Amino acid sequence: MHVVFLSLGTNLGDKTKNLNDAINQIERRVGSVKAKSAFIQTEPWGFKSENTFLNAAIKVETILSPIDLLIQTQRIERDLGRISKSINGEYHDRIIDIDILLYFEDGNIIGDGLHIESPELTIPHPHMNERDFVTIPLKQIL
Ligand code: PH2
Ligand code: MG
Ligand code: MG
Repeated sequence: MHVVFLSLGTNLGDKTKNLNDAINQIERRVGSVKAKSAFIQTEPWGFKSENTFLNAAIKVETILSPIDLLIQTQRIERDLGRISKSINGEYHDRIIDIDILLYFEDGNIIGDGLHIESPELTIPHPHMNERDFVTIPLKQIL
């Protein structure tokens, strides 16, 4: 079993429901959710919006490879109604965003885990340590 840490964020609609729906889908399509942070309200970071965020982090056990994990989390985003992705690093309001933060192979939780740099996927998440909306929930479950 691999162990992954995911960041969840939403700033549209029923935000608590959006996070809970995402966690339920992750449980079904990714693997067993082992830990869940509090849901924290945060201000939009890196773009202007009137809509505040609800953010969370979760720890999941999965057999999926990093790329299959990405495919499944993107499917869940689409199924929950996400329309636009960030284009050229410009952010938009969203129903749900699921980001892969850390990936530990075979349950070996040492250091910051697997390093991947490909056009589709970078792990660890490149900006995670600059963002309180990521680090505060993550610290609750590490
Ligand atoms: N996600 C972003 C950009 N800015 N700001 C907050 N507060 N929460 C987020 O989840 C978030 C953000 C890119 O995905
Ligand atoms: Mg994101
Ligand atoms: Mg994302």
